[in-house]
Amino acid sequence: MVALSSEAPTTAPVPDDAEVLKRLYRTMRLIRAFELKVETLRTSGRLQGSAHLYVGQEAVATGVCARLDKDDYVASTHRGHGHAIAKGVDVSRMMAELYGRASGTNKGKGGSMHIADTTVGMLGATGIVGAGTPIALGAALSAKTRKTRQVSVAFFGDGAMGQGPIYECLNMAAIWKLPMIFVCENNGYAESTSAEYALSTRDLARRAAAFEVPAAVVDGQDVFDVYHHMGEAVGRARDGGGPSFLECKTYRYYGHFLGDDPLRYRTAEEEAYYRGRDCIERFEQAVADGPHLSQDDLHSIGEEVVQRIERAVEFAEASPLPEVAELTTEVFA
Ligand SMILES: Cc1ncc(C[n+]2csc(CCOP(=O)(O)OP(=O)(O)O)c2C)c(N)n1
Ligand SMILES: [Mg+2]
Repeated sequence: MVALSSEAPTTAPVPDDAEVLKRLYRTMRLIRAFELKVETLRTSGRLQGSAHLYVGQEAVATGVCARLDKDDYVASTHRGHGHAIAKGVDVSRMMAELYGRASGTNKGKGGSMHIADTTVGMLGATGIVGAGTPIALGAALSAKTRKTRQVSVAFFGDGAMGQGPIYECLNMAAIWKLPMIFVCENNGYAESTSAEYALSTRDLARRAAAFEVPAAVVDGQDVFDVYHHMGEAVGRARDGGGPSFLECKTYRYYGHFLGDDPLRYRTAEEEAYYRGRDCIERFEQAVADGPHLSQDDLHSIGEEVVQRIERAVEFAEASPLPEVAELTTEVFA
């Protein structure tokens, strides 16, 4: 079972800013609504193909990307829908990509695991575990060379901590003091293998110390904790202080991919424990007595998000499939 940094309720500061709060809430709700819709569409057979759902982990992508500007970079993973949405990729074009339509982010040729949109700094999802991190490193090196003050984020999972490129990148980011933030989403499992079994350190953040990269263990089911630590890391990166490493302890509510069912490798008690620490519910509780967001505000954001996803599905289903000639464009030969 993934041990969270703290059993205590939220201790991270709640931002005293209505716009920030609305943005955090809207993003988490939008990611969840997108993912739950994908699950329904897939189960009913309206949508083909598989996907790795991000449900449960929304606070990580949301808290991280809320500290980024549009021209900052993120490189994602196979579980990338949440990263893309939080970075500002249009959900209609994402849905169209899942449907394989010409209007998709990748003209329908990439699908769930290759969503990219460089116009908002989303460098791409990838099916290769650990492969996004060197791409983020390259973007960080480019930003430093061009002196742009841009920041580059690599998202990766606990499973990727068994991949060599992560450590090569930590070293290079450290020696060159790159404006890079390593965000490890420790959701306790790599497919069906538990982190407890496969990884020698319980707190993966400790591994960053070997590279003298500042690191923190973050409660990845608390958007305020993620937002808080990410603020420090981004400040350090923009001020020339070099890379940081955030280990966000989190949990995926669904299986490794759509179709990974039943989940024999984990218990119902464990699932209930993490669902009981749901990031959206904790947000709602944390702001309930505050001055900024009323129940009506939360409700209307929830409604707005559901409508947005309905429009995304309508857009995707009304879009044409790519022309056959598209098969040979944007292909390296
Ligand atoms: C280099 C490589 N090895 C193995 C795989 C097969 N694989 C796909 S996802 C995955 C588990 C990844 O776990 P983690 O990094 O913790 O991410 P999570 O699925 O939990 O988000 C594995 C082993 C792969 N895609 N790429
Ligand atoms: Mg994992």
